[in-house]
Amino acid sequence: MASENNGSRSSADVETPRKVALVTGITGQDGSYLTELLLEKGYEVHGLIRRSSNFNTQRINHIYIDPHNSDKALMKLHYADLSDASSLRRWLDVIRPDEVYNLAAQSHVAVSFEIPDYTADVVATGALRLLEAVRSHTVDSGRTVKYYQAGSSEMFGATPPPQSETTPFHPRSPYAASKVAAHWYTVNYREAYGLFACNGILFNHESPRRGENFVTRKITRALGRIKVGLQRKLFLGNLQASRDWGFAGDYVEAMWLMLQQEKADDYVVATEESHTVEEFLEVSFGYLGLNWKDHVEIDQRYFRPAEVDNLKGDASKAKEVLGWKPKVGFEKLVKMMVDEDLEIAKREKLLVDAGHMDAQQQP
Ligand code: NDP
Ligand code: GDR
Repeated sequence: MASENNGSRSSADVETPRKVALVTGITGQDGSYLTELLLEKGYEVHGLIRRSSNFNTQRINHIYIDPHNSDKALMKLHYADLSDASSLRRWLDVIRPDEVYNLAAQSHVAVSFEIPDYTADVVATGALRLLEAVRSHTVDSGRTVKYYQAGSSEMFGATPPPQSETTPFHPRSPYAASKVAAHWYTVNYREAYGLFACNGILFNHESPRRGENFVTRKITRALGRIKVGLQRKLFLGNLQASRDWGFAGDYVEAMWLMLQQEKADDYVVATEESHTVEEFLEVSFGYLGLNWKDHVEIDQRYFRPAEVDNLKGDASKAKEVLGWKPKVGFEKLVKMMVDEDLEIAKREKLLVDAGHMDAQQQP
């Protein structure tokens, strides 16, 4: 990889050397959108993926070019894990990135109550391992590397809205507490070592690529299947929780903008509008001419030991300093997700009718 990387800075590119980015969590929702953005901007993108017994690259397959078949492959994948410090340092030395985006996480809040140690190890200590790898790499190489930390509105937890960069944190889950630790590790590396390290404090952002066990996608996947007759019921937990939901494609642009500033800083990224889960149901089911009350049942298993009731961001700083603003609003986001999942459900229905697939349970 090192030699391929050096090759991308050949004499033809001397005047405008290609920037190199390292992305952890590249196989996740945000990793896929960020990689598309960086490739569009002419970056070479290196993604760290973890070993899985199943392929976990579905979200980036459409932009993958096999390095054996083409010298145009500008996205490269390497095995590593946020729980393995040696792999992080090794890939930094080999790839020599200009920018590091730390998006990897056990990112499901409810699951973090089930696997708290693992969540803390990956989300909190994983960020520390990566920061330390970046720091020691910059000391040994004399290079400058910019670092982005994927912070979360979950860190505000019980503190009432609107939430901005100056709002106190009150985390309500092992996931959120781990993100608070990662936030402060990032601030500390900036203050102690002068590292160019930014925290993006991103409110919920969704897309047709959202994991199927987060509430928005769980709803739109089920809705598509209900519409084509593959499913009748949808089991959910707390419908009164309110979230500031934006579009992931807009939010990765804010991540990139943070690393293009003169000075490293922390930014809230949000739409500044909040809607309950029930409102999401109203808009999505209404869009397909259905009444959610005919299909949704409450199941206690989806309630959390501690809930975050109301998140609504104040993104004034990102607007002023980064010149960022969201392009996709709530209704457009809901419709985008419903449209996409209705198409998936129609394809599933064809397979079920032809006997090639069982009608599966909801995720
Ligand atoms: P996803 O859950 O879709 O993706 C998480 C990524 O992290 C996946 O690529 C996953 O790999 C990878 N990963 C998990 N564990 C490890 C590990 N031990 N070592 C290396 N990689 C690992 O999350 P999103 O894309 O939605 O979110 C990106 C980041 O932003 C996360 O840190 C999340 O906590 C944070 N965030 C997300 C928000 C949102 O609304 N989406 C809001 C605020 C913050 P695999 O594919 O193999 O599972
Ligand atoms: P969240 O997202 O916890 O905000 O974390 P999620 O979609 O899981 O929950 C949002 C709200 O919906 C309620 N809810 C349900 N949630 C799920 N997953 N499944 C259900 O059946 C269900 N029923 C009701 C939840 O109680 C909650 O109030 C997301 C993740 O992407 C984090 O990584 C990120 O940091 C935050 O957003 C910002």
